[in-house]
Amino acid sequence: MERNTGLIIAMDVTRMDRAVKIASEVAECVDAIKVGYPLVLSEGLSVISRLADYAPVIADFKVADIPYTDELICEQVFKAGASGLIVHGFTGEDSLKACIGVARLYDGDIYVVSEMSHPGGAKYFQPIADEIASMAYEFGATGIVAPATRPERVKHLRSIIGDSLSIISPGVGAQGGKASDVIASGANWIIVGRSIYNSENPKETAMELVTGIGI
Ligand code: O7E
Repeated sequence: MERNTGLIIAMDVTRMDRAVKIASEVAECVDAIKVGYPLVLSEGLSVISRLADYAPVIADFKVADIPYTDELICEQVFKAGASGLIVHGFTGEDSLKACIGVARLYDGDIYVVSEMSHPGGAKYFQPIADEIASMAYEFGATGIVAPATRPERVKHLRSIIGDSLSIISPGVGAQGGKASDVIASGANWIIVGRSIYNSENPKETAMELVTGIGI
């Protein structure tokens, strides 16, 4: 993914027409559109190719299965037009390798969730986050997902993966994180949903966030 603005919008709306309207408004402010279960379950997998007209799409399916099933999922997602896919790492090395293998066939990106941003994410995820981040590095993932709500953790996870992997970071705005803090801690992109799509003027809000990122 090309880093022009440092902003990824989380398009967690449930109607295609609303998603397309917001995407057309914010297209020039974002480097990617993250699409997940809310929109795909509501409108179907075709939302991926539809939104890819505006910006590269990262499919957020937090894939977490046995390697064989992971491969089938990854193939469907990349065939549908996604540029990137978010997967879990706790399923183990073989599952992650399977996802990365399919992504390479499509020249796609794999981002591995290392630690989640919500309060509950600290309990089970944080103790294994370092190992997940190391595994993402070892097997050549594109990057990891790390919490903007805990910039100190982003800094720590950055020290584990070095500079070759990207960090995409959700939790800015509605969850309390601040763009400038998490970028200063080593994130390459922030992922922002509600603060943008629920605002009166999504484009203006996105532009303010981009200014805060300060690329
Ligand atoms: O809080 P918002 O509205 O700005 O949205 C944040 C988005 O990031 C939303 O889609 C949520 O599902 C996702 N997310 C987190 O908020 N925290 C995490 O730890 C992980 C994710 C996520 O998407 O994982 C992959 C990036």
